[in-house]
Amino acid sequence: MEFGDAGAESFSASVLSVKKASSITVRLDKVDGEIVGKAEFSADGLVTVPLTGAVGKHDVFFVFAGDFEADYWEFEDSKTSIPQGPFCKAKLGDPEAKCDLPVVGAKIEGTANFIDFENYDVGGAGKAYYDMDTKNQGGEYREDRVDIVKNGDGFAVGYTQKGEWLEYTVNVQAGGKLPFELSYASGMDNTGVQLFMDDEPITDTLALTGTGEFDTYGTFKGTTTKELTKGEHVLKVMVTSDYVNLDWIAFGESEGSAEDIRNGTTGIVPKIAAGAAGMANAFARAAGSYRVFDLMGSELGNIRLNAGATLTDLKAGLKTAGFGSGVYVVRNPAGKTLKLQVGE
Ligand SMILES: [Ca+2]
Ligand SMILES: [Ca+2]
Ligand SMILES: [Ca+2]
Repeated sequence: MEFGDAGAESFSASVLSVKKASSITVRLDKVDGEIVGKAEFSADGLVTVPLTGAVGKHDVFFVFAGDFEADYWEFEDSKTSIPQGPFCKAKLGDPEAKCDLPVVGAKIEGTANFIDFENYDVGGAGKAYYDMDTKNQGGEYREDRVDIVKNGDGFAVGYTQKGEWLEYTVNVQAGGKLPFELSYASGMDNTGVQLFMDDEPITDTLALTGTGEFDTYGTFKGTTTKELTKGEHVLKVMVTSDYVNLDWIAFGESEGSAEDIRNGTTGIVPKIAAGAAGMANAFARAAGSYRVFDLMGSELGNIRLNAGATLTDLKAGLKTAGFGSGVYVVRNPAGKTLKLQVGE
């Protein structure tokens, strides 16, 4: 291996099926050669240790002790190492672009309040995220180990396994215990995540009930169990049970639901209404045909709305057209979809 003149800074290994206290010793040139680092662990996960003296060109020997399987391993050198920091989507097209940090505030008012799980921090494995396999299994959006899947015209993190985690640098503008809403989908009966701020738990394990399908998203509403403090902090989401697709989370009070605000603010929404309800209503504002689907994606029919209609008009229109009580997915003339419930 060529460690270069600057040398390798750290060694990381993803270990599975750890049955007792185990270790990986990194030695140079021969099986009993110089020790440059030793990773010790007694549980599954990513273990990272600093290296000393891993400079220049050497044969490298890993000496395993204990009982475990090594999933993958890597060396990080000081030159290519990137510090953890916020991900800025606009930079993908323009390196000079600037992004504001997502806002954790008292009120959900617009797009700034939505933390999209696929926009996890840069900095790489072990710093900004931990993913159990080396490939992006969804193949979308970012070239990393995190598994990203399509979700409508956006993205979500998929193929999540217990123990995986993701981090987000955020701007906390309101202190105290804050309500939040988290958008997820899972074909499992039950799954879960836990939230942390600067590695301190801010919620208990959130029990997320399955939504039936991995592409049917619903939201979980909760409140942090710990008081947040203002300033720049790092939010972490830890998967506590296998297979939950994670779309976004938003903190703060909302009129109605964050989901309505989200559906009203994504896409080509004109900045007409300031309030949350106004933004959700933007979904039904354009005149034209609104196509109606069931949750499995089968088209059931369509209705027409006049310009300036509201969500209430949309629901009334569905009723008038003979759609019974239930949950429908409606696609507006601009191609945006909204899941909504029609009552009795
Ligand atoms: Ca992966
Ligand atoms: Ca994964
Ligand atoms: Ca998303």
